[in-house]
Amino acid sequence: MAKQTYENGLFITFEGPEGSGKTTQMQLIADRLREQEYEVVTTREPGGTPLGEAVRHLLLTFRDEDILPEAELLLFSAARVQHVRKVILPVLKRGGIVLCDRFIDSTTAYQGYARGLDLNVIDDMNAFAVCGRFPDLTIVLDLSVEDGIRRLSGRYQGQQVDDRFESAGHTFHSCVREGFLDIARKHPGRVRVVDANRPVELVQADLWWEIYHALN
Ligand code: T5A
Repeated sequence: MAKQTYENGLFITFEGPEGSGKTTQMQLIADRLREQEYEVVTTREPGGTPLGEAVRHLLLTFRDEDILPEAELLLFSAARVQHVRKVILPVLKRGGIVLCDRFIDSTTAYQGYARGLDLNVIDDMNAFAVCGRFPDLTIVLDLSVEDGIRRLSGRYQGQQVDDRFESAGHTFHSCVREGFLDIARKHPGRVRVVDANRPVELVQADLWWEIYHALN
């Protein structure tokens, strides 16, 4: 059977604080869409290309010196430029669906709201990186900092956390969460907030409702 397609593709991003369940939910949505014969590509940021994955490794683990917030912004943006042009746009152009684990709103929340960089500079950088193709729908999975840490601590089981972002403090992650909620308030047409502090199936039902409406 021919795959279902959209004239300009459909671009959906999954955002939220650490451990909010983005990866889990995105995979469930991808399975469901593929069952309905859609062409679906799942990807992530930072990452999605060989260059992006190398930059990801650097951004998450580099400890030889402090990475300045401005340098951090440029590294995330460099990875995004490669990702958008080489992976995302080609899929959208042929009418496919792209599901992306984190995208521009993570830059705004982490490098803007939490690191304190000028939000106008970040907006300009994001616009340049996405080549005019913003997401059609963004799901923010909202979870308290404490619940996110609790979920991720199961993953590390007492080992030291290497990830530069996951090991940042409570204040940093509170700013990230508030940042995502503020982004949602500013972009009500594109961004939907879903309460992630519930069982996977209930969160999935709300997400599917949002995606069903984006599809129809
Ligand atoms: N970043 C990224 C920036 O600073 N700027 C940027 O521009 C971009 C793009 C990426 C880091 O980079 C930063 C943000 C990040 O810190 P990452 O590893 O991709 O690093 O980090 P996360 O996206 O936060 O990935 P995580 O894997 O940590 O979290 P997820 O994907 O939100 O959560 P998930 O699905 O892996 O689930 C976490 C745990 O919770 C359980 C799962 O089984 C898993 O164990 N879980 C639930 N438990 C109970 N109830 C539920 N409903 C659950 N859903 C999942």
